[in-house]
Amino acid sequence: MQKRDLTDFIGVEYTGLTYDDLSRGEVFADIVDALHQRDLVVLRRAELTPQQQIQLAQRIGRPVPFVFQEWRHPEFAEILVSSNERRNNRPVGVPRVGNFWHQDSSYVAEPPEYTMLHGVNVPGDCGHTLFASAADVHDRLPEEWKARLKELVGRHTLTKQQRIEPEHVGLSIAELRALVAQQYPAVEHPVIRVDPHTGRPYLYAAREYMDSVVGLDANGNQEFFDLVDALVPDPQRVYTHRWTPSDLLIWKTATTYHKATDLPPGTSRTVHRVSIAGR
Ligand SMILES: O=C(O)CCC(=O)C(=O)O
Ligand SMILES: [Fe+2]
Repeated sequence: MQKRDLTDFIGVEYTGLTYDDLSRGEVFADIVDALHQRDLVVLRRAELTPQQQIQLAQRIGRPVPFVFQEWRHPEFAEILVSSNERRNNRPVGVPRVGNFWHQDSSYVAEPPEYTMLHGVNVPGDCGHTLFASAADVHDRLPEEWKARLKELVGRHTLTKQQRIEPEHVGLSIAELRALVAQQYPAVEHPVIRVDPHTGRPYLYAAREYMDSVVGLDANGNQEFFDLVDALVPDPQRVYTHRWTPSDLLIWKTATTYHKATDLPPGTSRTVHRVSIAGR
């Protein structure tokens, strides 16, 4: 087994672990500790059945079926199939999950603490996943912004992500917005929070999952989101995960910004995703 830091800012990679190795308590404890300290762990080429993926998730916390029922795996409710593939002329999963910088499920009051993604069918030269540390983003905020944001909360919503689905036909945009707002009402979270595992402050804010920071005016909000969008994707600090078959990734949802990159037309990609609530 080999273990190495992926960047100075985020991520630990393990290579050469089998499912049997993972059943050893001390190996698994080392992985969970790396996850807590370094926000992201990558297990290269971890061949797992869906059941084994769920079992691993159960050793970290409590797997929670995804908020959208229609996105769940038909046999394993804990698994969300994120895929652009079709079988028997039907989509096998949800295409285009997370193709913008975000912190997972920040639009719910208590987001599951971890996300686990298994590469089922992954292209080698595209369809990468980018990661950045939210603590590092916080540390790079100008001091005046740190002071300004100190006591403020952000309003997180899904309204920017809503898509028109068949059952929405006949609704006006205003009605559609009202429907999403009713199903997923906006929630508030402090903009700066402290990671209980590391004691480090981190930024909890992403443009695509937020209406605004409460207490900043429209210009202030614009400036703030522009700043976040400039800080997060810094190529010196981002880890780009280039998938190899069967990779297993686990990250802390709050302290990890991430984004799926675009796929060229005709490229298929399927990953199995499990959300895990902490103990
Ligand atoms: O498929 C990916 O590369 C990541 C998508 C994502 O944001 C997620 O699963 O939370
Ligand atoms: Fe995500």
